[in-house]
Amino acid sequence: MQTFKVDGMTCGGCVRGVTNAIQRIDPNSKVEVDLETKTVKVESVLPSLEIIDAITNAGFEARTAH
Ligand SMILES: [Cu+2]
Repeated sequence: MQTFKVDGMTCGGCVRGVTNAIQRIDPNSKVEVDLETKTVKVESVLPSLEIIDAITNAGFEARTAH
């Protein structure tokens, strides 16, 4: 499980946008978005940098959370 902090998400559309962006590069990934805490949890074989890239390209600011 990888955890990211993602800024710029405000509604269900953003949640879908982030989810789709990640599942586009890894269709088998599991994505869990918590709008309130701006946290995105991802279960994926991909390295975190690639996931951050995908989220960034979708128009949001992402960084790894610990
Ligand atoms: Cu939105």
